[in-house]
Amino acid sequence: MYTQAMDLPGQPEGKAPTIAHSLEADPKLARFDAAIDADGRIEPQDWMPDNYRKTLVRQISQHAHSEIVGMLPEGNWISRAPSLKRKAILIAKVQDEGGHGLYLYSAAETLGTSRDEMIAALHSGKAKYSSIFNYPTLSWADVGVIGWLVDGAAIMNQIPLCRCSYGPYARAMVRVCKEESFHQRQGYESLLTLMKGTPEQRDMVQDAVNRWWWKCLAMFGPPDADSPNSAQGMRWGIKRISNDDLRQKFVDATVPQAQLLGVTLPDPDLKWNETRGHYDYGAIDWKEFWQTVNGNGPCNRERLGTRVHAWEQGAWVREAAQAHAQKQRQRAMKEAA
Ligand code: BYC
Repeated sequence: MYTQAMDLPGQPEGKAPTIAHSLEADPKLARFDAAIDADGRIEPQDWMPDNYRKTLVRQISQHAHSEIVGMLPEGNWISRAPSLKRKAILIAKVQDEGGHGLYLYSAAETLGTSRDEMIAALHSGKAKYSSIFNYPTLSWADVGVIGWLVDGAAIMNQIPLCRCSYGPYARAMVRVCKEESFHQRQGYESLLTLMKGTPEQRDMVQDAVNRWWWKCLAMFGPPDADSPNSAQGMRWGIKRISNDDLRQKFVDATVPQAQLLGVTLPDPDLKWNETRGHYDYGAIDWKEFWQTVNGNGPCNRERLGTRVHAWEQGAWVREAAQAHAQKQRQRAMKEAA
C-alpha cells in the first residue's frame, strides 16, 4: 500500500544543500558538512555539531516515547479482543511497539544521553510524545482504525527516516517500518471484516474513522510555515520530506483505501484537484492540536499516570535484572582468573 519512493515534484533530492565550510576555518565542521552534502551517514564516533546531536536526541527520544505511550490505547483492548486470533495479533502488535521504543532509546543512547534521563524527561512532562496517543479508544473499531490510519501515517512519516543522515536512527527505522507495514495491514483487514458484518458494526467503523481522521492529519506536525525545526532538520538530512508534503501523500494514499473499505472520510472539502494532481482537504484544528501537545488533551494525564505507575511497579524487575547481570559478570571474572 505504501512505497519506498520519496520523489516529490519540485523537490528532487528531498533536502536543501548545506553550506560548505572551508577546510582551514573549521576542518571538523567542513568534513561533517561534506558528508551531509554527499548524502553520507554520520555514525556515533564521528564528530558532529552540538545542535545536530541535540536535534537528534530530541526527535529520537520523542519518537521512542511515542512508541511506548502508543502501546497504551490499544493495550486497553487486549483483554476485550473479540476472538483468540484478534487477541494474538493485538498482543504481537503492542509488543512490537515496545520493541520499537527499545531500538529507538538505544539509538538515542549512542548520542550520549542515558535512558534514565530520557525516561525522567517523559515522566516529568518535559518531553513530548505524539499527540495522537492522547485520545481514547472507545470501541473495538478504534483498534482497527489505529492500525489503518495511525500506523499508516506513521509509515508515511518513517519511510523517509530510513534514509536519515544519522546511521543508528536510519538502521532502526528499517525494521520499524517493516513491522509498521504489518500493523497497518492487520488494522485494515480487521476493518474490512467489520464492514462485511452487521449495520451496527459498519456504524462503529464509521464512528471511529470520524473521530480519528483529523487527529491523524495533525500527527504530521504543524504546517511547514509554522514548523520551527523543519528547515534545519531538512538541511541536515534528518527529515527528508516536509510535514505538509507527508500529510498530502498520506491523504492521497488513504482516499482510495477508504473508498474500497466503504467509509466516508469526514471532510466535505476533500476532493481531487486535477490541476495539482492531489486531493484538496479542509482546515485542521491546530488550536486543539497544540492544546493536546501541551498536555491538555483528553487522555494526557491518564497516559502519563499509567507510564509512571508502570515504571514504579517495575522497579523490582530492573533491580533484579541488574543484580543478575552483576552476578554473571562476577562469575565470568572468577572463571577468567
Ligand atoms: N505530537 O518543528 P516541528 C507511532 C512538536 S509513533 C506531538 O515540525 P519536527 C506508533 C515537535 O516535536 C509516531 N508533538 O518539529 C506507535 C516540535 O516541538 P519541540 C511518532 C509534535 O521535529 C505506536 C513542535 O511540535 N513518530 O507511529 O521538525 C502505535 C514543532 O514541530 C507533533 C515520530 O516521532 C505531534 N504529532 O517535526 C502506533 C517520528 N508534531 O520538539 C503508531 C519522528 C510536531 O521543538 N519524528 N510536534 O518542543 C518526526 O518525524 C518529527 O519529529 C515530527 C515533528 C514530524 C513529529
